[in-house]
Amino acid sequence: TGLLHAQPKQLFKETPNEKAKRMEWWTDARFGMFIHWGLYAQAARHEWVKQRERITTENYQKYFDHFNPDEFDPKKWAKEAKAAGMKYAVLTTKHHEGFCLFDSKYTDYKATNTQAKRDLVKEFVDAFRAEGIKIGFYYSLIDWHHPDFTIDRTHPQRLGGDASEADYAPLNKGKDMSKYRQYMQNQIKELLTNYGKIDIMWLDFSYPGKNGKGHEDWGSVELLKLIRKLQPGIIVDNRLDLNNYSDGYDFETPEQVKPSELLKYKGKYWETCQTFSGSWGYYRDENTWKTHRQLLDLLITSAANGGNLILNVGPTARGEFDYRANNALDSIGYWMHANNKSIYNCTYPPDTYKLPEALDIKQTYNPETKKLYLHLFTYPSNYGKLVLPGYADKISYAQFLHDASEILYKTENGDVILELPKQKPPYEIPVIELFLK
Ligand code: FHN
Repeated sequence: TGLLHAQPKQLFKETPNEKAKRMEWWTDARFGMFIHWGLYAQAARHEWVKQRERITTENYQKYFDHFNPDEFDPKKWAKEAKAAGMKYAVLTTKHHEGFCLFDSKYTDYKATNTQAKRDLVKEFVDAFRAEGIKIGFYYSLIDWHHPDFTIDRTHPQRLGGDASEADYAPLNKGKDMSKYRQYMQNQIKELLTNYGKIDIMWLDFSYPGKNGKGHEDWGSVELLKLIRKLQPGIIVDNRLDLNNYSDGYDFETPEQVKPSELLKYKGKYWETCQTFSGSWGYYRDENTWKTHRQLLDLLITSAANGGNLILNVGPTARGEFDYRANNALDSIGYWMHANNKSIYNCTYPPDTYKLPEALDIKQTYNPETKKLYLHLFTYPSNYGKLVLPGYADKISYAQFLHDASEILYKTENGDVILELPKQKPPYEIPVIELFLK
């Protein structure tokens, strides 16, 4: 039909350079912690348990009544995140179940009214800030508990949830969605006023309403203006229905994608959000966990394509990271302690440094220090010789990153031939640091 695509409008006056400056700490950080915690941890079988099992709000009340995070120690969480090399952390202040981890004056469905009797968000903020970790809040636009949330297509009492007509029928008959919009604005105001400087707002998730007017259903423009007014430097994700505005969000959020799918985000602002397992919330009986190598691959491939990885932990109902999460974090921390220079402040290198795929090397590059990092996903088997075609005039020195031990090399016909030890260094993915000319 040749319809002209409406030119995206702009909400805020910000130049690309100003945005780059505002986001610089985030793009340098490359690695964050996601924390999904709520009443669903009590059920311990996925954060969507209410919807998946069609649990009514009345039957879900038992999780509120029994919620007692007696082992909750956010200082411990913060130390774990720091040791793993995570530079920012995003906590669910409210997930789809509607339960608030913060002491909101707009609802009784909150942690301070459970046996916890604590503002869990405040303690999270204080503990992570004390470790120098930047603070992010996740806030669910969807709310299976609020009586005025009438546009929900995912409500536990709905069957399916596909975009059939029935799914648009008002859920809470006769209720008024504008009251829920006001509720969201009131709570966002509490979150961005009562806890000091907040660095990231992670809203989740919206779906276009009828006739593409979704952003009116959610009050998206008002919400985003409020967010930026209260916290001018804040960084906002792309899940509030504002795609018809060129500046409606700051970064894209490819979720649970394979490393190979990250290439297409090169050149944009983006963060891939990933779980250790399939569930974001604590899932006791789930046993499909990503391996250490798979997690490193996500981290390295993210930096190698100019993006971030936010890796999720789902604490137990007692408030602890379970042994599987702790083991995974410890292994990442061991690797990051020795190799984080190839992640922080790094991005993809100029094309001139491209290497043959067959070498199975992923490269990151620090434009400030002019260092190139080679992540050896396959360690050379031919007596440790690694040929870098056409590199003879590109480098002045080579070493392993983990111990700064020199790697001797020869140049031949314009190539560099690195002499690696036959014994692979004690890291799942060893890293070579090249000093560029
Ligand atoms: O439905 C949520 C899900 O529970 C989780 O919070 C993820 C995290 O990115 N976001 C939604 C699914 O895309």
